[in-house]
Amino acid sequence: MADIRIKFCGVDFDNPFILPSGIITEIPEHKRAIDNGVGGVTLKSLTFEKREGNPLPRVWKFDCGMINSVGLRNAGIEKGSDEIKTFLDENKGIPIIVSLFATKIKEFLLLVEKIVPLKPHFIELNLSCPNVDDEFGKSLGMEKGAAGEIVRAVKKISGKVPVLAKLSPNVNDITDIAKSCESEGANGIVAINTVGPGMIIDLTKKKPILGAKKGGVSGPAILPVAVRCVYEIYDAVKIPVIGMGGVTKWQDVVEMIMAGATLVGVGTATYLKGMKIYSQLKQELNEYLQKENIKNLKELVGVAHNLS
Ligand code: RRO
Repeated sequence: MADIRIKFCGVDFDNPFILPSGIITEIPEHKRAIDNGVGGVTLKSLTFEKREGNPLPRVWKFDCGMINSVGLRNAGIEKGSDEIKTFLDENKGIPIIVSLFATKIKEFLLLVEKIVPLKPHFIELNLSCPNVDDEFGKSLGMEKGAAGEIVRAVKKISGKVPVLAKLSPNVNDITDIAKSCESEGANGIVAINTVGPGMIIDLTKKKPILGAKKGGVSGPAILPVAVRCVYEIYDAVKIPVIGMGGVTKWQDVVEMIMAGATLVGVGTATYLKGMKIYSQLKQELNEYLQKENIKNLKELVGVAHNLS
């Protein structure tokens, strides 16, 4: 057997597979991924106020993936932080990433203040939700100055909890934003959020299918965009990267790790193949490593850069 355990920002993961934020919305429900052998779990992004989310339908499958405009449906910080506390208490063996979203730095700080005492393994700053532009304008972190400012402010109060910045591919240069986050103290980068926004038209109803009309695109269609982003970020920064976006098969996992991801998010694929995908990918990754005579997964991280 090869060793697929891996360290990320000093935290031990049993395997490199992560449930990305937003695949499951209710906090207790995230346990389903743990029961199926995932290496770590990111909770649905939390906002200060409770949000009901966008009009239905919020999620739609298409031939090459999915489109969503969930609109940050979550319980808000008061109830959400209680639920997170319970979830952390009940799932001590597994790294948990608490994801936060805000439209102002001040609001990010209020969220971080409330979450840090709960001692999650990581805080993820969602700097990249594509689905609330009409309400709030572009996410704060779509621009390098603002992304860096948020990280700087958060790092002042985050204590020992490592801070990850989740970035959008829908920008001119994702490496500029990654570098700015790194220079302000981010401990890791999560790439990528969904692509787009996109739109699907319902031919029968003759109108956009999603309640919010447009939404973020995920699934196999976006894998090459995600791999390119991870590759460029790996070259641009020294902090580690969680790569995600369209990973469905073991070959995609290997590609993502070769591009530079230390951990790999598998999200939309759980809709397409069920939660059992984590145990399947673990086994297939192991078989690949054995076949290639790679004893330890970390030897594979970033190898696609060696010959270039
Ligand atoms: O809730 C959403 O609509 C959503 C979020 Br916060 C995000 O970060 N990415 C996405 O595709 N959808």
